[in-house]
Amino acid sequence: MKILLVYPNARAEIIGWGDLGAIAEPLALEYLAAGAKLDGHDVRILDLRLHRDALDAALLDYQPAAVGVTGFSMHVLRGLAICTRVKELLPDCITVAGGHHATLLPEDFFEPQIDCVVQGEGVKPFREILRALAAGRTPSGIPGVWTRADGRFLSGGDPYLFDIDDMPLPDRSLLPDDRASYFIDWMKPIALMRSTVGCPFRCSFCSLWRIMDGKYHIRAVERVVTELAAIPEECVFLVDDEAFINRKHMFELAAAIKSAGIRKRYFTYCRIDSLLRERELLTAWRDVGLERLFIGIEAVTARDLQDYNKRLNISQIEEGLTVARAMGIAVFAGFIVNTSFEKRDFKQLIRFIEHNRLDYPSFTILTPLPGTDALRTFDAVTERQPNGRPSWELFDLQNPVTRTTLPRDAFMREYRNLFNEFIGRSLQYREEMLLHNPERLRERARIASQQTYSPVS
Ligand code: B12
Repeated sequence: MKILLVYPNARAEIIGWGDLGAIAEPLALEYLAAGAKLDGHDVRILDLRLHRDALDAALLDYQPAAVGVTGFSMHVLRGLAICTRVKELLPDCITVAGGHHATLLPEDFFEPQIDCVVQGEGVKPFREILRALAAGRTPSGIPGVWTRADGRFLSGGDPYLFDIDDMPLPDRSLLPDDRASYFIDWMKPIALMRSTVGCPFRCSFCSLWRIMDGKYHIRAVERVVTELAAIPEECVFLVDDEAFINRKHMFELAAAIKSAGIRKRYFTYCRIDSLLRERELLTAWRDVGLERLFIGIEAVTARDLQDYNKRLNISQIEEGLTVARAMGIAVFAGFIVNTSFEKRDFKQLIRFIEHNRLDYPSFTILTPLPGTDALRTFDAVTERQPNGRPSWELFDLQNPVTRTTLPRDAFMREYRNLFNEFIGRSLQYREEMLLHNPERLRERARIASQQTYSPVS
């Protein structure tokens, strides 16, 4: 059968890491494609972030029997619109929705233009859906799959247990012309890869630990290295929810990468406490190519850190930032702007960033994401669709979707000002990093090591 997998585009005006700030390879779709190809299906991927107007042509030229759409919460309505268009142009084509949002709130896809909704890991259930379709059966009774029957959606039962080593290697051959366009900041072209999934922490704003039921899954080192060795790009974003949790795995992986002679530039997530605890491990990773860490600092007050259940204090954060700098590892510092922020809170955040001389701060607005306690009910959500469901297109973490203490306009002015405040510095840093000058990073480390820090609060 012919299968088209679609990555939706977002609203154009997102700031931060919107479609303008970063577009990375559609790893989920490459996994699904690899699975479907094992059963002999013909698969194409359409990345609408790069080809915004290409949907109709792709459908009409290729005439797929099934279309799969992925997406985060901000893509829900776009995903539904894509499937409406599929049914308009190809009424017999089967539509399947999956991804983060479908996993946590499948009911948002219980609409007439959708045939199946997949919760959780998608490769196995997607293969089963396709097998059923190829055999002329209705794809019902499949674990993790909701299927429309007589206008109602019926569950096929709980998803399969997640087994990180029971997945095919993602098929990176399907987008030969797009690969050069994938980037995150200066890292271009960039590939995505994972070596672990899950997180042992329980931050209140995050849903990832819930998706994995609180478990931490580790991939076999040989499989990671085999995949890595076949990745053509020099830059690699390890999409692990929190990479440096299992010391043994990460030491072994670094050693295996080294002995395989693989030379890449890595970017990945790291908590401050992992950084402080695992300096030796981080050094080993820096030596095999770790260039940049995404550090979710989130908050600069003890109260917010506690509210978020971050389990860190300000002095640890400041020490961690110093350590990263001294190691010569670039830091993407992520901050959550709480909707309770008043002008003085914005000022305090700016002071913190300046005090710690962060080169590349970035900001998101506290958003009650699906899967978090904050979204158990939709009561707090102020931005709703006419049907009462949240306005998912605003769940890009760049819009307040709950009440703000400041008037909304004033809040947004202050919020945009944060980006403006640091844009010059960030751009200059990006330019420097674009030159990929390790010497310059070492120089920064040398200067940092000569400076003394005193906590800001
Ligand atoms: C890589 C990544 C990015 C990349 C882009 C992703 C890409 N492919 O291009 C970058 C860095 C650009 C990015 C940006 C943003 N991201 Co992001 N990102 C991730 C991250 C770390 C990994 C995603 C990934 O590739 N996972 C690996 C794949 C294999 O897993 P998967 O996507 O879950 O797919 C599996 C299943 O879900 C299922 N499945 C998925 N799709 C489908 C489709 C079908 C048909 C089927 C059957 C099954 C299926 O099967 C797959 C294989 O097992 C996740 C966190 C995480 N650990 O997942 C956040 C995450 C997805 N991002 C998130 C957010 C919010 C954003 C931003 C809005 C943040 C911002 N404003 O700064 C932007 C939006 C940018 C944009 N326009 O898309 C949230 C989404 C939460 C939500 N409910 O919406 C997440 C979950 C992180 C979080 N904070 O909780 N992100």
